[in-house]
Amino acid sequence: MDNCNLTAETCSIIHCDLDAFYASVEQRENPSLQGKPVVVGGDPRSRGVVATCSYEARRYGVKSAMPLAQAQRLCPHAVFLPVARQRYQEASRQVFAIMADYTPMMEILSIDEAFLDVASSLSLFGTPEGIGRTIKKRVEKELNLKISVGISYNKFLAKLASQLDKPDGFRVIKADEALALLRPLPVQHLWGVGEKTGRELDRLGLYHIGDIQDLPEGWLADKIGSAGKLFWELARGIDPRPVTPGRQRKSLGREVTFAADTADINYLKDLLNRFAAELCGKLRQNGLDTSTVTVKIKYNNFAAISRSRTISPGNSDMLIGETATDILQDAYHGYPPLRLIGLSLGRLTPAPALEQGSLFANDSAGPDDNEIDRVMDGIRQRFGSEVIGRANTLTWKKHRPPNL
Ligand code: DCP
Ligand code: MG
Repeated sequence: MDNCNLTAETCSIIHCDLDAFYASVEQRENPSLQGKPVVVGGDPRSRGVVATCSYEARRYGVKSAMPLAQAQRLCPHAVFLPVARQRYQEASRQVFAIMADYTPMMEILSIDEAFLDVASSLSLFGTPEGIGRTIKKRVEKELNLKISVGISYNKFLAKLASQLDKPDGFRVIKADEALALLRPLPVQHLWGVGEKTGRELDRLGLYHIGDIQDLPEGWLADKIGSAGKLFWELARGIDPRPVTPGRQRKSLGREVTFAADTADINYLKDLLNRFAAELCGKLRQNGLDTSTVTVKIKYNNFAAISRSRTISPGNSDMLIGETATDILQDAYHGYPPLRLIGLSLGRLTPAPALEQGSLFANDSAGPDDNEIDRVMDGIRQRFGSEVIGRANTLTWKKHRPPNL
């Protein structure tokens, strides 16, 4: 192997992450947008947030999760586009299909990101670096999208490698260079260190990964608990987590920021029912049940609460919709008005196999909820998601927020 030092471990983990994914798909669909600042998220007069933006827009300071209005102030000449989820899902499926040509050991992390472990593919396809380059070239040539590729001997370093070299990146971190490369990086580069933990580490005088490398084993765990052990290991380039193919998502969610604050409880319930139908459709597609339903609301003063309820595992639109609207009823009494509502389904587990049913089963008890859901899924798959819905999701269309 050409560029992995084998004195330690083999560099067989590849991390791939598309560049400015949603925005790149939009630029591909409409070539007049190429080279221009493109912001995906919706109308800048709405109160939604940026999903992502092209690198041309990032130069002006625009970034994911920023309010669209702020993005427009920073980059007034940017082109603002709505989120076209189906288009991105299709592109994502095509990218993962290319990766799957090189190994079954693929762990999908999000819509545009996956780990591959190619250790068992080398006799067929050559070196990890060769495989990484081929994937990158194929994604560019066949799908006209740019992808950053990082390669190393564990997941943490492979992901770091792809991030450090973005956009259009390709980087290998060899075992014998990992420690020196990590040393000057801010602690925020460690997996699991967000803003809050970053501040906690800073308070301990730990600003760079090197500061953690120099600590005696156990010191950080004593200070901040079990995460301290993990950070100390990562800082030393240690990450034993294997690539786990087909790993199931842990949760599924949907939320919306309203164009105008609302306290209309019937409308909010309709929205939750609609979210329930959409998310349960995904659960059923993937053969999953949920047993935790969480409703999140944000008031017009930006304070937010979330309330969860545990249910017996299921994926029926009706059951989840009723649970969600019950939670809302308990948690919200119509004041102050809301700027956001969201529904998420957690603790996802494989659903037991169901028998095929018919909406109009010849049965005096009538069709059950699961049968209705399945028949509606079939109709939606053939004719589109909007053609059929339960009556309890119908009024949301009257007030349809711009980003739905
Ligand atoms: N996304 C989103 N909301 C966020 C973050 C991301 O809707 N707060 C969506 C849009 C992104 C996609 O997920 O295109 C992938 O997320 P990434 O973090 O990989 O961001 P990008 O691919 O856009 O940019 P890059 O990976 O080049 O930094
Ligand atoms: Mg990406």
